[in-house]
Amino acid sequence: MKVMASDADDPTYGSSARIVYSVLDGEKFFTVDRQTGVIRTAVADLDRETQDRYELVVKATDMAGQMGGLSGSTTVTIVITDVNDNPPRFPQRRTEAQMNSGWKFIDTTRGEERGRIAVRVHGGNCR
Ligand SMILES: [Ca+2]
Ligand SMILES: [Ca+2]
Repeated sequence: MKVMASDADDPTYGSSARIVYSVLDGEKFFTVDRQTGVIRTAVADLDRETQDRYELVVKATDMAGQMGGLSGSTTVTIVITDVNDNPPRFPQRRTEAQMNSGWKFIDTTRGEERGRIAVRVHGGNCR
């Protein structure tokens, strides 16, 4: 991603139209190349599940950034796209179900359907 500012002054007259870029707000997460305006991340990985949107304020200063230069700024909104970095998780590691011992089990070995279930039965016998 790149920002680009323009300067209406005469580019052949001194440094009146020589622009350099800097980050005014958001430098913790992003940097901007002083000469080209290319924005890069300043941290190794941005996690969309932690924060999916950042606002970055970039300043452009003429006179090549020297004292007395004039400046303007823009706000850049950066939206982090998702990657598949989280496996599915159950709310708890272990789940137990209780069944009354009087329940009947359906024979699923007939026909097309063949099934097998394992249940833990409390307070009764399982036949
Ligand atoms: Ca200028
Ligand atoms: Ca993700």
